[in-house]
Amino acid sequence: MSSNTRIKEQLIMKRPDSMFEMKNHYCPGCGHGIIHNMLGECIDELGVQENTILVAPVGCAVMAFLYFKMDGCEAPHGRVPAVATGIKRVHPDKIVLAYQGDGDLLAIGMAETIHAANRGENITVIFVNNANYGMTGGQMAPTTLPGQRTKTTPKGRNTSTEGFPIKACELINTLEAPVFIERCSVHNVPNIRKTKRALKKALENQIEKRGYSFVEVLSMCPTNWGMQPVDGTKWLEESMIPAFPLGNFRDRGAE
Ligand SMILES: Cc1ncc(C[n+]2csc(CCOP(=O)(O)OP(=O)(O)O)c2C)c(N)n1
Ligand code: SF4
Repeated sequence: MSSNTRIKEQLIMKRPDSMFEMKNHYCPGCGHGIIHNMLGECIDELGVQENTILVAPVGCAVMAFLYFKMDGCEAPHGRVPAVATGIKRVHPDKIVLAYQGDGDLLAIGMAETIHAANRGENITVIFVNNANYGMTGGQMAPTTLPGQRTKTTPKGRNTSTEGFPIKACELINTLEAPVFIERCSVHNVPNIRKTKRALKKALENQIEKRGYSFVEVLSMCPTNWGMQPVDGTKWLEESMIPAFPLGNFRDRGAE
């Protein structure tokens, strides 16, 4: 038996076929790479790579479309749902993915987010909540926790002057049109698996033309949180999950 065969036999996990064999630019311990991987696995399993278009945000995932073997484009900061809406309406048979961070989706893009959800666009929104603006160096985001120190809240977020964290799933759950809303996390293996199930469900909804699906993923940003990667997973579990409870808020695909 050659050493190559032995290596193949021991392989228990591989890069999704829908992703390029290349290094990504994310920091060690960042959640974006894990989320990309889960998305790639879902796309492989559903066999939709040739038919999928990824709309990338402005933020750390700005080059996400480079990692997937599929069509993609970049949207101006916050405008991912508007660009995704346009693409989907022109190409209703394409699978359109809207990938966004919390600064992108809930700050500058709040209006686009709410109106795309309210219209029930048949797109899949993947919302990466890391409680800060990662790419620009860790400023406060709408999801920053009370008391959390960021570059723009060096003494901690003060709710009397900076308001409270915005809970995207709960907000979108007030609207009639969305068919699927779930909050997941990638801080450990069981939750990474649940994230994959939610992403797959959200993609299946679009394939079946059921309507708008929203998957929020709590994600580590150890670099801007000022932590080692392992401590980032602990901080997410102990501090973020109590503020952003995990779970499914709506699943009309199951009805
Ligand atoms: C119109 C506009 N305003 C501001 C910026 C600067 N900017 C680039 S990325 C970013 C924040 C990204 O944070 P987030 O959306 O939370 O994504 P993350 O990097 O954390 O994944 C900002 C403010 C910009 N590019 N365009
Ligand atoms: S700054 Fe944060 S979100 Fe951006 S790549 Fe690094 S760990 Fe990930």
